Amino acid sequence: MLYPIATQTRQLVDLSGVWQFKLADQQWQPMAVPGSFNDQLILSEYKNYVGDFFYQTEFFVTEAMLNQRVFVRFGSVTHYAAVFVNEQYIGEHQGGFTPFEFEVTEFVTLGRNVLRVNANNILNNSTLPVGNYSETVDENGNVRKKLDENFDFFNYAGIHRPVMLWCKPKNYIEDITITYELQDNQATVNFAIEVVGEAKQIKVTVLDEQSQVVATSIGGAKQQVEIDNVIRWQPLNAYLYQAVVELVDGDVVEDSYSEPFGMRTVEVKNNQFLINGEPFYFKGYGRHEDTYLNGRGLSNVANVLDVNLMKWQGANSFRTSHYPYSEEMMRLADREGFVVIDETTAVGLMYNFGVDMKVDPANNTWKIYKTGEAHRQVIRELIQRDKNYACVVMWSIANEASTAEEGAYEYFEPLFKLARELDPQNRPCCFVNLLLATPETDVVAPLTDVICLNRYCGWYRQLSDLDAAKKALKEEVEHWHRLYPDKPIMFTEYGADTVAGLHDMDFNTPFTEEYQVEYYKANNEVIDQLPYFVGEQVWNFADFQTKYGIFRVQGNKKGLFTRARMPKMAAHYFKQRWDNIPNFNYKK
Ligand code: GCB
Repeated sequence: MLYPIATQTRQLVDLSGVWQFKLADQQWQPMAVPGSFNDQLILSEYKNYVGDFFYQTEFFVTEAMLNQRVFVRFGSVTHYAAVFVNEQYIGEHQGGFTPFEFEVTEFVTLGRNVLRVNANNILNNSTLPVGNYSETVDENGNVRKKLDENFDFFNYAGIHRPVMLWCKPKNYIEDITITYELQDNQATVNFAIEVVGEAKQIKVTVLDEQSQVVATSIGGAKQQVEIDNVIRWQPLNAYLYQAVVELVDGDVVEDSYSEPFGMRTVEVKNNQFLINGEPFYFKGYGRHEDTYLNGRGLSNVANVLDVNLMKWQGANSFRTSHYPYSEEMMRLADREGFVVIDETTAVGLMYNFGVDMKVDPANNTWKIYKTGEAHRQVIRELIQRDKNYACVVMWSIANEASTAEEGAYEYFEPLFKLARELDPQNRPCCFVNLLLATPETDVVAPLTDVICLNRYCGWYRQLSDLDAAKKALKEEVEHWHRLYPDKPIMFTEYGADTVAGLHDMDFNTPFTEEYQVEYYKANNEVIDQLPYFVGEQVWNFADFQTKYGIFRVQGNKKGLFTRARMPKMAAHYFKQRWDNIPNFNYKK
């Protein structure tokens, strides 16, 4: 799916601003779009509201627009949206983290039009993420809706990403898929172009970063060009070409779209993760799209700041834990050279989450949950959206699913297959393993290309006993390696909750800034000795909001930075460490 941009043939109108908003049975009130509604409403009953809610705005259509096709495009609405233009139903979308668009040409009129979104934030055991949803009736007969997140982040909701009016020509470019083969600095690049309507001819022009033409071709839906002297996309040293695709009829350009793309190779071989043929070492984070004021709504300011903080720290990568991030963030990562593990919304796939976390055959996750369709949909939509980004080096099919339970392999096998079939660039695929699924009990690891571990040795286990933590970690990682000697292993999460400003002379005191540093030093001491351990992504980049819980102090406090992006001691520790770890060939 193409990112919305204006071109010589396409007009783009950004509908961001203050819309009208109401919760079911309430009055209309102002609401900023994009943004989560929750933190804009202050009081707990609104902030924690569960159910239907409504957004409305007006937009204006000009004569010129009526000569084209008019679309409304949503970057994301969390989690369900039904869209109406002038009170007529246009379409709907389930899934809170991927874009969707509808053609509204037949529904708009010259001048003022009204756009309404009927939305809903309910999650249950057939949605992703998974939520525990219940309804009870109180003594007055009122239905009380309750949603208990089956995951550790707040269920922010609303119109989270930009809404655009996008006018395209009658015949238009629907999609562009770019693949390539690289031989040293020579590339054969393939373009597969999907057109709606008719295309007399399609012209492809490839520009370098100086806007110099490096290749052209003209023809049909599939085209190929050769590019010499290729400058590769490299971690923290990105190079992006532009593919300008035009539908032409003689001298007339009917449609035009420009897609940026970098070229690099990715391969998993001999327990190393190779980018452009060299062993890459992941330094970075699991993150969240989570900020004060905006909640999970797009904040370009926060994204740019975060990218600069990551660079300051010497990081080179992040995982889009636990859902597809905004297209704006993906384009920023692609431009700035951050290596991305791109994750689906599959989080919470564990029936016993948060209870006793025990595998219980009587309550088998894979028998109770009905998430298969949602899972296939998000894999399709994620790969469709992000397939051309050089920054994406691996797809994460799920975070911390119950992969030690019977039925897990049967659930995941077709999903890995689907992702591998859909990805035109054949990137590696992984799932992120939770600490209960040990080398002895996990059944999904044979499907993964990289063993991605979320481990909390020294926090949820061996608290304040870092010697025991080191021993347990080393034993477990070595065990994984014995079972899967060819697969690289990395941390996709490790961390300790830390309240900024809390200090102690005793470095073993949990929650202090001192302990967070000690925790990381101990874990890093172990992984530094293991040649097949190819990366460290800390949990988390910054503190973030969660549901209420006795283990959470106004949210999860495992950030290296606070929610306001102020560094804790561990942020400085990692800056020093990562400044001295090269992107390539760290492990010899
Ligand atoms: C995990 C989850 C993450 C949590 C984290 C924690 O393993 O993947 O969503 O926030 O642990 O802090 O407990």
